[in-house]
Amino acid sequence: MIDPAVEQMLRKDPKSYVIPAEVVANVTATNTLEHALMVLSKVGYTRIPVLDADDHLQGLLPLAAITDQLLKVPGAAVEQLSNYTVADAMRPVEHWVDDPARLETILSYLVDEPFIPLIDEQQVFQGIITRREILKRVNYLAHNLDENYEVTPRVPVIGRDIK
Ligand code: 4BW
Repeated sequence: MIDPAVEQMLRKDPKSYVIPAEVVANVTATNTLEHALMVLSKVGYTRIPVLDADDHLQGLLPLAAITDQLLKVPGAAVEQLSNYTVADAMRPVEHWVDDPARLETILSYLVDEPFIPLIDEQQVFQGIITRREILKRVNYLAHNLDENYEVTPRVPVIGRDIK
């Protein structure tokens, strides 16, 4: 369980650490892999969400999944990626949240993943919560904890490591 004082500071206005769907680069499962490679190269991100025509989250497309697909065909050139679609390479969404205030869950997922998708009850994609946005909060917490709380060690022995 996250310490309530820490949680209160990290979780202030949870919507503000969500990158809204409108500004998240994405592809659809029916796009060709050649198109997807162009999108990933243009935006500079290494992994983006796959959405359907109604904005439901269908999967994730990492750049590595496209190169894997390319390497399956001996001697394949980039143009041959137009013979495959995003559906051939996308990966399932293993972790997501339906509430940006679920901080404990979000923190544990972000240890292993660069972003967590946010969806609503109908599984419509709402945006992403990235490591960067959460680290900005952690940075704020690290610099401002003593403005909100008085922190004293339980065992005030200088030089002893805190467990
Ligand atoms: O093009 C970029 N612009 C900016 N401002 N930062 C970038 C860019 N490309 C990479 N970065 C930085 C960010 O700090 O490198 C980190 C790792 O990128 P990634 O994972 O491996 O492509 C970025 O960290 P982050 O902001 O915490 O983002 C974590 C992941 O979230 C990214 C990417 O998979 C996804 N992402 C972030 N913003 C996105 C996005 N995907 C689509 N559209 C966006 N707007």
